[in-house]
Amino acid sequence: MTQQPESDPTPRDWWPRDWWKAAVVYQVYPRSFADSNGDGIGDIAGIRQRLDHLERLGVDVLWLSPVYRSPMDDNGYDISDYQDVDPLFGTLADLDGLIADLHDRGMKLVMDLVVNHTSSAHAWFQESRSSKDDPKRDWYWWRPPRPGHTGGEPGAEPTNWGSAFSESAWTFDPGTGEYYLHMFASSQPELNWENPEVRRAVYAMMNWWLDRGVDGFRMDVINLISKVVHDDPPDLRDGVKGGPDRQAGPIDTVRFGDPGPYVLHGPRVHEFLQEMHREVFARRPAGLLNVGETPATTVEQGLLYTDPARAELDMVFQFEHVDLDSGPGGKWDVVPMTSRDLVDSLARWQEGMGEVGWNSLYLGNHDQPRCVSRFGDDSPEHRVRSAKALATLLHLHRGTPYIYQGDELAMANVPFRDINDTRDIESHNAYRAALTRGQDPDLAMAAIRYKGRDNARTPMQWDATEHAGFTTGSPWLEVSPDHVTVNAAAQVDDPDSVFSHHRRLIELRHQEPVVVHGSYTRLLRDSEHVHGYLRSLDGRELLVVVNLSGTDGQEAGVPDAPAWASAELVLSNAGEPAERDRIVLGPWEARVYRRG
Ligand code: TEU
Ligand code: CA
Repeated sequence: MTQQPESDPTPRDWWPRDWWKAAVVYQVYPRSFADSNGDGIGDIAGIRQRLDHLERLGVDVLWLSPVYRSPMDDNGYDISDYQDVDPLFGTLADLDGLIADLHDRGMKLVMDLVVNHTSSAHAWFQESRSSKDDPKRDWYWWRPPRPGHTGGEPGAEPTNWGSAFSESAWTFDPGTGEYYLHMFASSQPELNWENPEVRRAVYAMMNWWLDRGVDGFRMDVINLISKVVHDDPPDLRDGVKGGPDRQAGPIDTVRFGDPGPYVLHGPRVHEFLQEMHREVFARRPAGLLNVGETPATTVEQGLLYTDPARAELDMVFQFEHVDLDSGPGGKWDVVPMTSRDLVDSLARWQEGMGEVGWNSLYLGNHDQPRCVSRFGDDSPEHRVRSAKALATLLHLHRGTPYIYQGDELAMANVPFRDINDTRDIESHNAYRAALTRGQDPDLAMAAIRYKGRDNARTPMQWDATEHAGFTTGSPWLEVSPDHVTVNAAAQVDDPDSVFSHHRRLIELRHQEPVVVHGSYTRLLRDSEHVHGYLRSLDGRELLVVVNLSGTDGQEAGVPDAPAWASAELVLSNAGEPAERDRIVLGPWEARVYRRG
């Protein structure tokens, strides 16, 4: 990020405690970003070699998905040692080097904090499963088989809960004759946050990383840490199967009970987050960022988590807009959604958070399919314009934007031929479960092609060479065939590229306080394809209008349109408009006007 002249305030100059309101975050999925040693797997040295890309883009923060020691069952979201780097990704010294490189460039590093669960290979769990009397037994959720059932037998699970990875949420441990709980893979046992020793160990580990120079955390499924434990009768209860009022999200409630009411937003979640804030963040100077990943969260709950007066989280990743195409059968029950559904959801959170809470703004990450394919149009005709239209819509909302690696290049979903082309445990479990249910393999594969997480995990496309410049070896996951045209080398010097459009959006946030602190007013609420909103601050106004369809001649009938049509056009993805007395948008066209 080039040093701005003194006269032009940059975020760093006025980074109060809520500096992150003016920042843009770039997410790196280390396995797929850049490989420095030819083993086909991305690593920290590779990231350090590619920091110019982030600096040219203009982002302020790098969110690094997990690089800790891990058996990699869930690509690092299964941690066996929180205070060491997995040799696959490098060493602690490499990470120190990355922290120093970023700080030298005026950027920050946010680490992924995965403390709802550990890996079953973690020493804590090894001790806990060693015997019922082990001092760490209560660091996890152990329960005897369901009364009247033999451990290990179908139906003997303590409750009928399903996991997010299409299996029972319980695994039997013959060694101690009991079951342990896991909301994800069986190699990701849930930590028992009811136990103060567990919480102390987590806070000590967080402080260790912050003392090392890390600038904050993205907290994995942090709204799952408090479970509902009933007193009378004691223990955990079965979940509801099927039915309309199931909680949204990945759980297949056709086969399993819905654990949502018992594991999401539990009775002590806010107490734990406030304690964490006191023990870790409150004692430190401004300049840190903590964002919580909170599936199945309502606006009301989002306010509780992000209201600064409550000292819990700076912002959350809520899932409402990334669950719009999930039907009653869960994530893999793909249902159609419209651009109106998307904009309605974004508007609900803008209006819901108001001036109190704060939104994270994202359309993609390592768990979601590519946003240009899902919300835009990745056909050759519309890919570039729709990617720019989506970025314009997202970045100028009130909140902190997140760019997932490759979305700044409009990387798209991948035409996986069959399940063997994929690597993700979630997809593999879902595919197996679908076939067990007798589903047509082609249909199951179609859902994975549309929603599978590997769409976001194919190697970063740096150039048009064989493996897109990602590795000199053979990549752990095939590079997408479209890398010959869609790659960074083709875009970073092209003023009309999707990359350059993102750079201008980030510049606008850095230079326009109205983008950071301005109020939000929804416009065109009843329009099907054309969407718009106003940002205003101290008489300064920005009008954002986008046509999220391939249909031409879409008029944006905003109030005062003739005046706006002749106002200053600060950004467009379709060049100078012909008309200056009304706003008529072409396919996937986006415009940003400014006045005041
Ligand atoms: O994701 C949690 C989560 O909600 C996802 O599992 C999501 O529901 C699903 O993938 C959407 O399809 C976090 C991490 O981001 C994810 O990568 C991990 O697999 C998961 O937690 C377990 O750590
Ligand atoms: Ca490597």
